[in-house]
Amino acid sequence: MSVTTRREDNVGYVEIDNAPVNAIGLSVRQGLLDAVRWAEREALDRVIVSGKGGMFAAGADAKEFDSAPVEPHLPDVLNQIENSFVPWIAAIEGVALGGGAEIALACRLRIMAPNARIGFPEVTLGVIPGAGGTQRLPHLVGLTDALNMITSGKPMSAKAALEKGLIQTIHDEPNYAAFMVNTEELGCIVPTSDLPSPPVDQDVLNTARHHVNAKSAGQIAPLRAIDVIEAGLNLPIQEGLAVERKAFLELRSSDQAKALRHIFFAERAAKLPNDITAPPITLEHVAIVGGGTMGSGIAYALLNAGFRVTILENDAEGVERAKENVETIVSASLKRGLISEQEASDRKDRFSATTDYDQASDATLAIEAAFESMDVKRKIFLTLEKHLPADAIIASNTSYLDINELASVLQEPLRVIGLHFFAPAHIMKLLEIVRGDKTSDTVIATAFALAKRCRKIPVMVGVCDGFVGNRILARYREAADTVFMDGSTPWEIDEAMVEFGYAMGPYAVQDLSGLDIAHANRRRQDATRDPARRYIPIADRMVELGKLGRKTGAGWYRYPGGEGRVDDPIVADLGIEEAHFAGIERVEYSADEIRQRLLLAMINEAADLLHEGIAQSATDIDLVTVFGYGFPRWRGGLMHYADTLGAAEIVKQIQQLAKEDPVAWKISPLLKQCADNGTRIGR
Ligand code: T1G
Repeated sequence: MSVTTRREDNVGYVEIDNAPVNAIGLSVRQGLLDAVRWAEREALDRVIVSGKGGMFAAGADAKEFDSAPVEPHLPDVLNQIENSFVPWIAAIEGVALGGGAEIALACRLRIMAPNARIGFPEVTLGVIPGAGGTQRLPHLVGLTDALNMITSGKPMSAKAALEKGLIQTIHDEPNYAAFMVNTEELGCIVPTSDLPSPPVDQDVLNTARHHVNAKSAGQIAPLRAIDVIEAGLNLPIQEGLAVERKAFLELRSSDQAKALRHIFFAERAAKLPNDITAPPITLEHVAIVGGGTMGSGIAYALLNAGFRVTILENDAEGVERAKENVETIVSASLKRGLISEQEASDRKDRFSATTDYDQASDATLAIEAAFESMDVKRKIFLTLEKHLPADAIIASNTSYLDINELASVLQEPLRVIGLHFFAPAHIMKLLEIVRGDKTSDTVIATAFALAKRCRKIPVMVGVCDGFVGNRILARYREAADTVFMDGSTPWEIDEAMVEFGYAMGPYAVQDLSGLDIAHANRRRQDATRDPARRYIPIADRMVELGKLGRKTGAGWYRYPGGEGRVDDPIVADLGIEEAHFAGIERVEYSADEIRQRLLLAMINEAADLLHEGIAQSATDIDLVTVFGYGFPRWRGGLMHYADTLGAAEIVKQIQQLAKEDPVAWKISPLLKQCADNGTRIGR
């Protein structure tokens, strides 16, 4: 049973019971419809609808969105609830999201527990509320707040919902409060749809459209939601619902909705591989070596997850810097209201920084987050081996370096793993778990358990230069530098990729992290680079000129007064000069040609990563590119996007590019195989 009913005196209790989140699938819709008829047969004076397990309802079952809708459709069920002569009251605990919130809107009254949340996240799945949300919400909260809630997809607290008029009461026990509502008063409450509709206000609508175009550029659902809300303001409810339903069904089958659903479920499927059955070791005290940006960010992520954390540094200055860095993050979280004073103090109590490695003698995990040098890391590993328990896990946060080589310095290499966090480590959700040749299953299981506790998205990757994300990034940047050398400017390239959906292009991003990082990697690779492969020297010239990015006030762009980015003609001239030295006839690339080259370069590199077994699945690559490198979520990740092009088309285009440069455009065997077999790349 997905919906249970019971009566006490003349009150009916309807409970949604569909673990784990009371998603509203067919059986719940049918159960609710049956409950309406039941309540009328019993001539009850009210129905109190709630969700089992402290969760009202997470919304429609998104797993059903890939198949044809099956009756009873949720909007029809909610019409029955709203028009029934037995009034319904929503008693909300946990979350009422999407269709869950729409059930509440169809009720006469809404009562929320203090820590409950209510919202319309449909646009995050590429759709719009499809069961009355766009039509009923404005009647309760007005046009501006309805537009904000639905186009942002952000849920709101019970307190905010009360202030906005979305709910009538906050109570610790919503069911009890619903039971105590005076019957006469309840009988006088007008159904939501019959409340006056807010007037059409073009200024408000235009502001909403402007905001959506700025915040959700490229996404169709938020704009469509505004159109549907506007249409409903002047229509009778049933006609408004028809407009909403039509838009919802169109969006549900759109590429963007499919891409967003793909990421939604991929994120939740990122778990320990089934073939690893070893239990994780218990983690309580974690040591981190290095209290710089990464080390302190990792420390805070672990403090947030409840661990005791000790940062190990080389000297007193390093200890002070580590303490300041962590304190800065704690204060910022406090200031933003992410944690309370008590929680801030609790984190500080569990944190320490020292030069004395013996203070980490009971740590069962150490994460090295020091300078990206194999020598530095080797020494740290040997020191950790001396001071930590023999079965403690020793991890490196290295972004590129060979975990196997690092493991080889220890007596017991099976205890070594890579935990590649992304800056800022306490905010970015991606965690690349780098499996060494000898890493034990217990260590891997522990890494996944750590990721879960830190609410990170774990992706297990193999050992190669840059693992999955940074190897794709290196190819992306190489393709960009080649296009720059051959004809474009960094700002034309960045613009082309922002139009694709990136928040920032590759040059603006590199100015943030600093050009010296990639420069150091190129020097490290000098000895092993393929001499036949084109080498673009512009970025080296930039570093030689001290143009390292924001941190030096100038990189690919200038930052006069530390403010916004300004194109720098000196940089454009560097490209022209280097092309001249190389005897290159520069060309004008269109934005499409720029996007084609950069995206196909990444797709081809990613296909090689799959072919070599460094990446476990195309979906893992989607998670890495979306959650680590800013690939637009509404395109579903790099490989989901590749499948919208199709392997055959990709191979055809790369073959064309290979005529210019057969070395850089060597087609991945996996792409060839998918093209020949007509199969999807994203298995
Ligand atoms: N449909 C199907 N499965 C869902 C689901 C949903 N809406 N929400 C969660 N799950 C699954 C999820 O895949 C995972 O499965 C398990 O539940 C636990 O989820 C008609 C059209 C509710 C805040 O967008 O925000 O309503 O991995 O790990 O961290 O107009 O889930 O265990 O097999 O996220 O406690 C709108 C999406 C739908 C809300 C709970 N609703 N869900 O977070 O658990 S469209 C949403 C969430 C709609 C109407 C429109 C979160 C959560 P598995 P979890 P959590």
